[in-house]
Amino acid sequence: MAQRKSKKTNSNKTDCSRTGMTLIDLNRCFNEHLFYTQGRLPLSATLNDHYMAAAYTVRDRLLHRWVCTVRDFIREGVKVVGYLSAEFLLGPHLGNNMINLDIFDEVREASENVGRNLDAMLDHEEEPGLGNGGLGRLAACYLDSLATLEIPAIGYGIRYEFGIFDQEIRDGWQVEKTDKWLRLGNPWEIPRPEVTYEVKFGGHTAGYCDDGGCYRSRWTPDRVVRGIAYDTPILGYKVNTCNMLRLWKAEAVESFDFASFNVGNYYGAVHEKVYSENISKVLYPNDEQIQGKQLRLEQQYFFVSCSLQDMIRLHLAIGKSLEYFHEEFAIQLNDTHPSVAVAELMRLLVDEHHMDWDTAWHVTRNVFGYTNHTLLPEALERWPLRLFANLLPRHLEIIFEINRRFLDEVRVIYPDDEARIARLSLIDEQGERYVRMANLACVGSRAINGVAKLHTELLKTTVLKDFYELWPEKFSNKTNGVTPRRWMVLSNPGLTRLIRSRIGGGWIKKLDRLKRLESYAGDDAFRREWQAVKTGNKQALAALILERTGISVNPDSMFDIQVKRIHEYKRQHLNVLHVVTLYNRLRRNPGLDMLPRTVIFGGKAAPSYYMAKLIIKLINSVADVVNHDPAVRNRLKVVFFPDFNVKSAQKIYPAADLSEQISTAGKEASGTGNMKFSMNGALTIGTLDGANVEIREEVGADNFFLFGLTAEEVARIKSEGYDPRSIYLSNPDLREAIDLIGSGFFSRGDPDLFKPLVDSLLYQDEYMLLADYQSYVDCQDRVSEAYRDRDRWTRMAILNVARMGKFSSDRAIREYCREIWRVSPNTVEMEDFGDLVR
Ligand code: 8GP
Repeated sequence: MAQRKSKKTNSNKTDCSRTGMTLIDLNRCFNEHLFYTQGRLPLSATLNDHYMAAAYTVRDRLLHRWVCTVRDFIREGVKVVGYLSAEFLLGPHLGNNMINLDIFDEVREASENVGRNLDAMLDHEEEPGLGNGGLGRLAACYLDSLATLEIPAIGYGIRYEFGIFDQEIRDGWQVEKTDKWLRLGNPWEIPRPEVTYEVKFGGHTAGYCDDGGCYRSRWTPDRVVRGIAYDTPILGYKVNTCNMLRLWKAEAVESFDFASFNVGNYYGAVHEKVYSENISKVLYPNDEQIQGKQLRLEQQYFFVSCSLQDMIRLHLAIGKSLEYFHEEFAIQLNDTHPSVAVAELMRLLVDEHHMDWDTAWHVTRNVFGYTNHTLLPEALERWPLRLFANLLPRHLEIIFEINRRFLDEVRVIYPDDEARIARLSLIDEQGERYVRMANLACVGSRAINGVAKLHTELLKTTVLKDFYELWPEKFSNKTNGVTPRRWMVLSNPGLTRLIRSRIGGGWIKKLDRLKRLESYAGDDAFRREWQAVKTGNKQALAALILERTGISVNPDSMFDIQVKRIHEYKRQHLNVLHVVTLYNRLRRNPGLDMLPRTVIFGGKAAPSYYMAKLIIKLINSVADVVNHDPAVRNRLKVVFFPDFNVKSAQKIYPAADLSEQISTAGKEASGTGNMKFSMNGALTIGTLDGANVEIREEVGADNFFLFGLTAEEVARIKSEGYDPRSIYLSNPDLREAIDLIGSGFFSRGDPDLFKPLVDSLLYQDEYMLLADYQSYVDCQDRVSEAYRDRDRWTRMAILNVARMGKFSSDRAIREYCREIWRVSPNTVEMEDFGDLVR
């Protein structure tokens, strides 16, 4: 490692020379990779060869920065953030890295020089879909912001061989296809076969006295798996900081095969290998719903153990003692999925590094932070004690010991409050016993946060109430944010160009500067240009919709879009009720002067979530009827966009006029799609839920279409006894819409198909669609009215964008850095290749 700083490249230059390269250099590198890496001559190169050559050319630039960043990790001894997440929903890398390196136009030119269109290459890239939805995508935005803010950080997760399934729609139903994202290779990752750790499972523990007479526990596992590191560079925007995402792949530990092999059990030996590799095989496709499968716990423990062992190795490598581990690392638990880390760090410190319990607990409690992402009771993780004991016997002992000490403390504060003690306990003892992962995360963390103001307040008064009362000082709110690099600059080049033309490009790193756009809201010429950008984006989406679904939509109609996971609490079916209501109006009055709308849905349903899949079928069935009814005359179109993912999201958000954020108040922790829509100039129709509340605060009540019950009202009505049927009976439009669905009108005369959905609305309506129906429809009528005045609408859209500064993930990460992690930026300076390797 070079210990000298020498010639620096200028990190502020915004042209190609920021990379220290001319266009000629880029062309040369591109051709060299085509030749030496892909083994192709330009004439015989395929699209994939060209893509790979472009990716490697860009990656080389990243690696130079990465090497310099790592040099600083070691040399400067800076505090590092370890972001533990079972999901990272990254999206394609090439375009994003080109933006962050600031060489987009140059690579476009270089690729055209070899006769390839850059867009075709960008399109060709298979995205790493290593996440389900909001939580995984947030982790990806946070990695981007950490690097952009020059914070030394490592993301740790699992290198799933198969990410989130690809969704196909057949006969209106969702069909899941395996996501073979690694099929053509992955130019962005660097395997580190020498960075491996062993992870133990099962077996038993036994007590013994160590040399110093201390009682200790020895764990003899019955299975050992090896984790191998695969690193992906994560570059910040126009900085030299290049952090890494380290994902673990599971492999068999060879020595374990020998026993079987020697007695001729070849099959047994190979079985062991297959069994071990299973751990990182596939992402569980459940969003906000636990499945309780042993393999899932194996995945969690596997990546947590590898990651902690890795951080400990890095810490020891710079010559520090483990007593100071929490001063060198801040580890964030992205929901409870990695929360077994609390027990694992204790095990590593006490059992493997022979630290005394109290010191180990001090380190542990000061290193972790825990972010909660959902209030839904079905998403609160707990593991049956028996399963946990079989898989992680030593961890269960440790959890019991943590619990014993913790409850002793609680008893001092709340003597005789047995009910409270039972609620706080790490073990749920009502009926079958469970380990409560949220309680473990709370007890083992220094800081606990929710992801929007309302969500944090609800955490304090509901699911984590007892912990809040015990340790109010641990709680804070960190409203989510999204990265404007991917979600504006990359996704919406037209808007970016327009904004740049008026206020320059400073907003890309300091999103608050978008405020300067406010004064252009009243400028006619600017508004016309704004509308032209939106129309262009809508035309592009219309073309994509035609290609993917065969449905032709009119870019002059209002694009009313709801894209997100399909879940009853997100209420896609409330949106459907509105569509059916509009359709009924047209049927009743064929001459109606109705604002033309294209209602677009997209999102995946968990494969085992029957109601969600039925909602997809309903959307497609309604679409089929409405789109083919000549009486509608193109005033209403319905589209289900298949396989919604990061890549298609980049084309969808910029084309939206209206953003549907219509969850039952109190159910959506934050939402981040709401932010992406608004940043791209869509207006929101939404409830006072999650971050909608803050978006409305920022953009102003006049520029937001609000409807529905508040979280408080929802809770009150529920507690008083909610009767959806009486609403159904008293509202003729609602009744007509529900009856039409129930009659079999949309299901080729089959009244049974949608009966489960209709019945659940009429007899339970857990998410109170019926209670919000009229308010929603009225609000939609106001939306249509507003859209007719295109100038007024555009003014509102401009103000939405201008006031979105708060929702940059840079702001969120700054808050985490200051209030939770206590880390500061480290400016990485470039050193020439020659000096670095000398
Ligand atoms: C989501 C929340 O539903 C969403 O409101 C929030 O914006 C996002 O997290 C980021 O904070 N929660 C999840 O995606 C979630 O709980 N997923 C886990 C089951 C995988």
